[in-house]
Amino acid sequence: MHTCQHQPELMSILSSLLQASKTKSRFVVGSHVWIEDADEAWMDGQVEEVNGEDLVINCTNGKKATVNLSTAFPKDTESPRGGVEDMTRLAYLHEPGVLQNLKSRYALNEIYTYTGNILIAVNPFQRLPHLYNNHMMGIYKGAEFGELSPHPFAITDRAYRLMINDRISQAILVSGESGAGKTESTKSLMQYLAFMGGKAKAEGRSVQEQILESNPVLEAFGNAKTVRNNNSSRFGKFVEIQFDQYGKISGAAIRTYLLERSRVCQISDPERNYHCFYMLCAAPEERAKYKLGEAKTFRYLNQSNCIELNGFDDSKEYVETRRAMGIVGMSNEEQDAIFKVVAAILHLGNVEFGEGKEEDSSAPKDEKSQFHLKTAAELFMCDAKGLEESLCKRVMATRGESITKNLDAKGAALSRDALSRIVYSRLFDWLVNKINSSIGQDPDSKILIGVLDIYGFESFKTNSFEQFCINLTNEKLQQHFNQHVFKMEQEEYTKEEIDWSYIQFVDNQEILDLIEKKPGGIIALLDETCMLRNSTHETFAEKLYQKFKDSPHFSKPKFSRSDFTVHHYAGHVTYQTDLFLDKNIDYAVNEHQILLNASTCPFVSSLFPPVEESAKSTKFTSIGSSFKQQLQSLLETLSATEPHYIRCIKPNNVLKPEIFENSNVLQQLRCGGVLEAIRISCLGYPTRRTFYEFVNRFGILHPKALSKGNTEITSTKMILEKANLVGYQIGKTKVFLRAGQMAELDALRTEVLGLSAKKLQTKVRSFM
Ligand code: AOV
Ligand code: MG
Repeated sequence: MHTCQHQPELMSILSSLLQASKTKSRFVVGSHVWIEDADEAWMDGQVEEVNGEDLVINCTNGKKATVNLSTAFPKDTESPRGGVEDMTRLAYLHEPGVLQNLKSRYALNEIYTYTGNILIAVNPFQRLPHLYNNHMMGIYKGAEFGELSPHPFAITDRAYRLMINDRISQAILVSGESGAGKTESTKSLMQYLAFMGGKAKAEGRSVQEQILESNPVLEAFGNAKTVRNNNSSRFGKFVEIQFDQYGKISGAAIRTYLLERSRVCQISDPERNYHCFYMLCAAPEERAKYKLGEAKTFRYLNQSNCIELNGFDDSKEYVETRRAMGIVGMSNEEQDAIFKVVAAILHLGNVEFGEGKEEDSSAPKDEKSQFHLKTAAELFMCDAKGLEESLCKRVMATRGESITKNLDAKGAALSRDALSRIVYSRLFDWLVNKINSSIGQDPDSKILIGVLDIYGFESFKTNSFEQFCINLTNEKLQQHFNQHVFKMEQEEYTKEEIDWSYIQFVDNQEILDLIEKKPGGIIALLDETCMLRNSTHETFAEKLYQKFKDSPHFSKPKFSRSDFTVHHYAGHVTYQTDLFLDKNIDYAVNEHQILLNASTCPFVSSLFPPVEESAKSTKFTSIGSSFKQQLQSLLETLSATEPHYIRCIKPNNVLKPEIFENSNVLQQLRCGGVLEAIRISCLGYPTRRTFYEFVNRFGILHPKALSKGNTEITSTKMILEKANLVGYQIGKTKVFLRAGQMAELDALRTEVLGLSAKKLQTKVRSFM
């Protein structure tokens, strides 16, 4: 089997090589290396000179650079041109290697790559329909994981089979920054699950069809164009798909997280409001029915110049949305009621206020405003005078007495926007509940697959309460991810009975404590501040500075009096506290509540059910705290499942195909924990090979080890000893190598092969 005809020559070559490798530095003149670069993140080149600790590098892009030895990384010149399908097969598992691999694959439209069990998906920004059709689903069905090209179908297929075989619930967690492709990936996962677990159609709509059609409905009401993504989901989503004992889909539940409410009333150029508003304005019949004008005539939409969206036909989408709403069980009457409310919000937004008759009071500014107010009331099916009063007056209850106070024009406008926001957010929740009740839950289901499509880590120029909540989510998911990666590593080591005790677990618990500890965490302090009268964002910030002045994960920016910085696992983010208090408080203004509860439209009235007396006494509901609880319960669900990860990467910020920006991608690999996963795996034994594979590949380094009587494990040990490696471990079926050891062995092998080929040539020549 492992024979070698030129043993004596090889032996001498080998010993001289081994001798040399002990005395030489990692790099010699001619070595191929990666070095850091300000523009390109990493650039490659060849060592031209070695001066002590310094290397002079001739870069491929023409630059010349002198760098310290310790900052250069070896470049693999032998990796296939098109890259490798699994990063763990890279000879050198380091940042530039990972980046180069993704880049060369992307250039060939190979947008998916594994890192062990994690799927990395780089957004192609162009339709690649051949990747997702029925034929493809058929190919992936039941195929061994890793046998076919990396694909979300493969991840889903593995999850499905694990669920069926082990009877354990599974979760597929999709993450990445805005526009990275999470929602698109999620849709293809769900499509595959429907393919695998769909039941033959009984009467009415099948469950899988309803699950798939919930996507366009939620997108119409919860997605909008932002600068980062033309179809950005402004909410987080966890879809739990339930299966019966035969592996068929038997029910589903959708949970949504933190819809961005502020967008309803406020958008900035060149973004858009939620798609449904534009769809409605583009539907001719509805326009007449609801006295609507063109989208650009509404203040909630025309604050931005962007009204139309390239490649998006609003009137067609309207028809499409109504069709999908029908499939998920919304009757025609319900659909009408929903859009009536959407129209009412648009009209409400056009009501402007001026000075009223009394001092410091307000009233609709002009006839136009009167008209919109009246129309809004008609559509809400509530009293027009009552609507006006609920906006222009506020009832203050103090010591048992209630006093009605006038609001000035500014106050009335704020009240109007608060009403629009709360109506919209209740409408959205209604949609989600309706979808859930018509798909139905299967109480007997014991196994499920959860799919999480949630906002990735965000760090902008200005970061507010939303970013704070989003980053808390990511901090928690990161902890879950780290724990899982560690667990997987350790399980593998335990299975092979090798020692892993020295691997340190890096945890972000301290950052989580800083944010969510009760009492004393940032959220708890925010709630405290919100409950105190006369407190401002400045008093809130002051509290934080006091409390966390010694925390290693918190800092106060130098020139600011109310900002604070959290040192997240993915980087430092500075938050502006200005709107933290307002945004944390969730309540329907009592006047709004009473007014809409009394609506003669049953749908509107159901959005504002009577408030229980007990709930009235608690001053407010904290959005931060309830979000924290939602996250807690999400993580509890997740921890009962076997997780699978898809990390989406946005290759550029111009949303165009074929552009791959190195630094941008690296940043995302860092934030998404991909590099962290690699780091964890490098701490241990990133390279594993079965004894057979190992001997087959490296037998040439020590031909004697291959003599007949030796078992593969003995041969492996002998080869490793001969190669002078230390620190590796021998498991039961595999050898575990430390980071870089595979590369060392490969280098030896290449040289031996090269030299022996040369010798052979000379020998052959001398015979001729
Ligand atoms: P996101 O969900 O991660 O962002 P999307 O899934 O909406 O991002 O993707 C953004 C856009 O990229 C889509 O509208 C498509 O045009 C394109 N795209 C993404 N994945 C693919 C794919 N596999 N094939 C073709 N085009 C794709 V956000 O919800 O904003 O965080 O909030
Ligand atoms: Mg999305």
